[in-house]
Amino acid sequence: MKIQTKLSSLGVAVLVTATGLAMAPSTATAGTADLFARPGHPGQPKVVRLKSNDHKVNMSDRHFRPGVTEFRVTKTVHRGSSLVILETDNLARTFKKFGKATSGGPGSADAMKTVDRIATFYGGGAKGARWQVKLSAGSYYFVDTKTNKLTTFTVKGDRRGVKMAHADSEVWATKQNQFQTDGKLSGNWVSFTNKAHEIHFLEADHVAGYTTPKDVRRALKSHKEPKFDRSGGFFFDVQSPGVKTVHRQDVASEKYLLMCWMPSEEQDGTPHALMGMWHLVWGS
Ligand SMILES: [Cu+2]
Repeated sequence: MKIQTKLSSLGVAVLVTATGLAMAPSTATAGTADLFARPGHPGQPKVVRLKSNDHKVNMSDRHFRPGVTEFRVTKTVHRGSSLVILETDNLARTFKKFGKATSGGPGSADAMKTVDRIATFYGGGAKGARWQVKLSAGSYYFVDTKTNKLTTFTVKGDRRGVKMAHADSEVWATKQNQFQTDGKLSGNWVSFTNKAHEIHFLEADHVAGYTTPKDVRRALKSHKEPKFDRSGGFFFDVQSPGVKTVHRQDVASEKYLLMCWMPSEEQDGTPHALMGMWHLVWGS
């Protein structure tokens, strides 16, 4: 089916790409008042701005304190680029295993399990993305998943005592690798929590209001573009088990199909969506 995310077969990891279905970059930042994040203002999260070009990822600050930090992707070199936070002691092995995991061949599920063991992902997003996440002291990477270019950054010092933005609606991945929500999706802030034991991302594709679970099941088995596909949607990139993020995200009064296309750690060559990790939900 057309909505399948192509997890790249590049030798090194293109960690996640968005699908043909919902590539419209998020409109999250349009016209947003800067209420939640004034740099230096007490009680507000530290704000770090990100850009990528063909050679590297640029950050407005590469040394900051632990605690809740807000990341904003202001520019990417390619359409489809997503900038993600990665923590690992072995970058080369992480990329190699991820490449193996996305190849879908024998051993791919075990390779994905290894990625999960040696790497931690703290979310990410395309141009316009804006999210908050709590980071502990340590060394991290920001990776452009389209080019695999990256930069390092360091978190150290006294922990900032600031809270995440209050989420207007919540989405989480359950222990059974399913999506759940606390009702309709609504903005301005949407939280995404990975309560599962595998790495997940959240792709929210806008679909026709009449779309039923049966339509989705049929579409997932087919190779045709589904008729229920509509333009628009949003995308919160990879998060490891236990990681919570909140995203500044406008949500329309439309139906959304939530999906995750990360490779399974249990079945070779099977992305989570094909194991049932999809969920229809209305926005409000
Ligand atoms: Cu998943």
